[in-house]
Order: sequence, then C-alpha cells, then structure tokens
Amino acid sequence: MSSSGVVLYQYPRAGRLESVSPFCVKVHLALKYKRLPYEVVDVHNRFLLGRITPRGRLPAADVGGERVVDSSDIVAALERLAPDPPLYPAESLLRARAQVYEDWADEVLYPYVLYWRWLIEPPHPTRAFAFLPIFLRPAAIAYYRHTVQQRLRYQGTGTKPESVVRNEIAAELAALSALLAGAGGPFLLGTAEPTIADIAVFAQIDGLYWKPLPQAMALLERHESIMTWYRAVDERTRGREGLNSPRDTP
Ligand SMILES: N[C@@H](CCC(=O)N[C@@H](CS)C(=O)NCC(=O)O)C(=O)O
Repeated sequence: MSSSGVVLYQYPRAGRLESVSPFCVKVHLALKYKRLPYEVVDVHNRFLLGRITPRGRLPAADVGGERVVDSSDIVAALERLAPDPPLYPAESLLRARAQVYEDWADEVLYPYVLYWRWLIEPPHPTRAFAFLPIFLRPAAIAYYRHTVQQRLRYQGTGTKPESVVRNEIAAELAALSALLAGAGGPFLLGTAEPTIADIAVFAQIDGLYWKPLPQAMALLERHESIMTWYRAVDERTRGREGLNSPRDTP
C-alpha cells in the first residue's frame, strides 16, 4: 500500500490516458496535483464491479480507510485528507461557481464525450481492449457500443442525429473558450492555481483531446484559449511526468 493509503479502483489505462474513463482521470489529476502517492487497481471486467462498489460505477477509492464512490466525493475526501494545495476555493461565491463547473463537466460534457468516442469516431478493433485477445475485441466493442447507445438514448443525447450533436459540442466548446478568455486568470475561476472546476472540465476535454479522435482534436485546436488552458492544467497536474502532449495509444 502507498504511504497515503489511497487506492484508486479504475477502468484501465488507454495508451497515455491514465484511464479510459474521464471520471477516473479526474481523480488521477486531483491526486497528482496534491502530490499524493497512490495505488491503482485496474478493473478489466465490469461484471466484477459489484465486488468493489454496490453502485456498479467507477471510480471508487479507499481514502482515509473508507471506500468512497463517485469522482466528486473522492476528490472531496482527498481534500480532507490533504488540504494543501487546495482544490476548492475558500471564498463562497467562487466555491459555488466551482460546483456548477464540476456539474457541467460531469453531467453535460460527459455524454458528449461518450457520443463522440463510440458513435462519431468509434474505437478501432486492433487498438481498443488491448488486454483481450485480438479476435475477441470486435465483439467487446459491439457490446460496449450497444450499452453506451442505450444509456445515451435514456439520457437524451443518444436520440439526436450526429449533425445535431456535433453542433451542440461545438457550441459548448465555444462557450468554454469564451469563459476562459474572460476569466481574468489562467484558470476557469480566474485564479492563479487550478481548482476542482479545472480538474473536472479538463478530465472531459482530455477524453476528447486524444490521438484516436483526430476530428475532436482538430475541433479543440481551433480554440486558442482552450489549448493554452489545457497546457496550464496539464503542467500543474502531470507536467513532471512529461505527459503534456496529446494522449496517444502506444
Ligand atoms: N458520477 C460518477 C460517474 C461515474 C461513471 O459514469 N463511470 C462510468 C465509467 S466512465 C462507469 O463506471 N460505468 C459503468 C459501466 O460501464 O458499467 C462519477 O463522477 O464518478
């Protein structure tokens, strides 16, 4: 066990992305920003999730001897464990804005990330699911694609044609770009250091700024303010590992 006692249960890495799941990446970013050592347990089989958490979702983590589920609750528990450097602003209005950004990232941006990854630029069978024998990968992709489609339909985004979703994503990115340009500082709340708002939004944007998704990367690169902010968050959270370039598969 690591010296902090923190264990992160996650969906596995995908190339240089710490996890294929943006919510697991969000927890990695918080841990790295706080320079907390931690152990990672990869969950390859989602049917075994019930052994880790009855909620059947990842990430989950052991923090301070307790099993915590949901990236937002995990980051809050990390803040209690290691308050310095802080991820939550002390000032109440900034804190409220941070909460709204986090919810926007988790609830609005995430379905778009799923839609883009599975329906616009779906996984390539030879590159995805590297832990499976190659002949099983197309079936695994078909299964996950179907599951994601069902969830997205229920959530709403999956009922929309691709052209509509592309326009909606472009509008969200334009909004992010304008918010960053007007932030008055390098990070979303205008602060000198990143907050939970940056970590949460970055985790979703990072899920799109990824070499297997060249169209999404091109879309993001049209926004200079997003790219400047992306590099600043990346540098604060993992620059020391030299990973501040688009995530790639090996
Ligand atoms: N609100 C949760 C969302 C977590 C979530 O949706 N995780 C996905 C992976 S990105 C998951 O575990 N899905 C279950 C499955 O694939 O069966 C959080 O912030 O942790």
